[in-house]
Amino acid sequence: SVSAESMVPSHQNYVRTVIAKSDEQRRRIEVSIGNNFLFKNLDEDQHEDVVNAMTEKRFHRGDNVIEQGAVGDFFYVVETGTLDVFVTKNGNPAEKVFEYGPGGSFGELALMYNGPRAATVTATLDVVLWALDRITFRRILMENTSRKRRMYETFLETVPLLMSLEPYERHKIADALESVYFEDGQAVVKQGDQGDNFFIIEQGEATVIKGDDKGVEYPMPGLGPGQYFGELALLNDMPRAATVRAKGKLKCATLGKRAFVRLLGPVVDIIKRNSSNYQTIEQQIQLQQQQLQTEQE
Ligand code: 1OR
Repeated sequence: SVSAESMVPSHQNYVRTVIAKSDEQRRRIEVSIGNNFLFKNLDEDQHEDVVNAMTEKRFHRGDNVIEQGAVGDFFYVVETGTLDVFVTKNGNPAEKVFEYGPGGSFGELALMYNGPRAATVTATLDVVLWALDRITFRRILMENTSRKRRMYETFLETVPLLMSLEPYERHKIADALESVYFEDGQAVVKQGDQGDNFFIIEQGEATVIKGDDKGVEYPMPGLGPGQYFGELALLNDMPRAATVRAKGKLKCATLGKRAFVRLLGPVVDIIKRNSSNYQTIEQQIQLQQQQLQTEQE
């Protein structure tokens, strides 16, 4: 499609890129960026500027959207289709390192750091993408993105679960994280509730209590900074298996279910292995309590 492009002067000292588009296209943009965290904290003007500046790009299966080493021009958000990411190092054959589907975004690195494209991104199906020009990306999205990546970088490096990940994988997790705060005694998750979020403790401590079917409550080992919870309900599509409460002030970084599945894929085996310990711990605690009770009787 041919799109009319214009540069509209604004009251600030920049020009806005406005690419003419239909209402239907605008709706598709809203859906695509609605699934992407980088667009979450924009104010109304910024949101409007981004939607105005975006341009629709279609590629066929097998096309390279980005080539490693090229100059960076656009940042892309995926509306439909899938893409693979390949990196070659020191003249070695290209290796697949990542993949994207609807709501995913890529091409930010070259724009953020003014460097060459760090990877090749190839469509593995026909794709519809929304492309944002470098100037608008830098003006509106870059600050947020790099602040968030910086903010969580040091913390995420210390989380045992995430240590085996590539730095770039931790960056993608940082993009998706949000910090949430709880007061002393406040429940973060309640046993029996439906689960939508995964939590990593940033600061403070939490208590874990599990009730059995007779209503007897068993305290489980507490949690501290760098430890996580809330994964079971997401992994198994089951109600929350325990209640977790703030012990003093608590700050957690949280991921929604979709992001959990998409970004923690590489460590799901570790999470599953760790969670198989729960049963052993639970059995030990129940045994100890039963012994205590028979001693008292
Ligand atoms: P770009 O502007 O450099 C290529 O253009 C894009 O591929 C890049 O921005 C990222 O958005 C995306 N390393 C570098 N770029 C990656 C990677 C990656 N994965 C996706 N992109 N990885 C490290 C490989 C050693 C993959 C980590 C899992």
